[in-house]
Amino acid sequence: MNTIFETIKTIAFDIDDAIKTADLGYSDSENSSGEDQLKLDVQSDIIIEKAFAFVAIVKNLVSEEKEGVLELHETGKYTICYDPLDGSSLVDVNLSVGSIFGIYEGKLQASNLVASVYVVYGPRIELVIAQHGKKPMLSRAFGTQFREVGEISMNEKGKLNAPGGTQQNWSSVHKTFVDSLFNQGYRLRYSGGMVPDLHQIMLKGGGLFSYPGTTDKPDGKLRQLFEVIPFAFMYEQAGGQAVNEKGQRLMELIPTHPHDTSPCFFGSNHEIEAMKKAYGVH
Ligand code: FDP
Repeated sequence: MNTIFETIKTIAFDIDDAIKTADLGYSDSENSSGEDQLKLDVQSDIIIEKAFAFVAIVKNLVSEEKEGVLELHETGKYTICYDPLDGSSLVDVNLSVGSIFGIYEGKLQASNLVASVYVVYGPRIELVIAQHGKKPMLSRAFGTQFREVGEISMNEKGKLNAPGGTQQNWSSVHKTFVDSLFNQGYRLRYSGGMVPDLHQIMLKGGGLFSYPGTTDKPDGKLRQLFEVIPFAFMYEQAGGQAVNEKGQRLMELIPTHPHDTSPCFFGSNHEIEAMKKAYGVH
């Protein structure tokens, strides 16, 4: 597993370099979810594929930017599902973006996730690794090396609220719930980049990030294998919770297709319990 973590650290520096120097225009293609791909999305995907081509324990790669599964090493043990550059549409306005990696052993379902890693490309490069039985570990880039900064542990209750999706397409239950948080003094923190938004809530102690099912996207927008499950694991390891609109743990998801999405709520315990109550799924 350490080889995989070390490879992701190298990838992080290469993608950061691409973000700082590459062409920001669109490629000629769309990804599997029908979204236009930026040249930077494609370039980041290639960086990752090339890096794992030398890591024999990696059996398969599943990328947000590709259809299907890419077999790398027949005798490998792990499948890495990744979003090479999440929130890439924010690069042209110079906001933070990220990469997310879910490392699975066996069938691609949440219960088989063995570790997750994300990288934040912001004013600094930061990387967080979550493994079973440990709090997520935050590392920061100093020169060409990552140094561990400390474990991430969430408080029981936070102050931040990051509500995703278009408000006019929210259900009335969701709107009432989000309004109730603001009426209690929660502060809005939503950049439109899942990685920095979830990172901020974890590091500032807690709060809520939600991307519900909406009238235009009944199953939400965020992808289970590359985004939802890796972050659900992070939040649970940090002492928080991650559930869907039925109040079920996202760590019980079993995707039927690599690009399946799910409504999702990530937060500290207080906010998730409040959400379950508001949705009547307590
Ligand atoms: P993006 O489309 O820019 O890649 O992964 C999807 C994502 O960004 C997340 O990073 C982000 O949280 C979400 O979409 C934002 O969606 P909305 O603009 O619909 O809130």
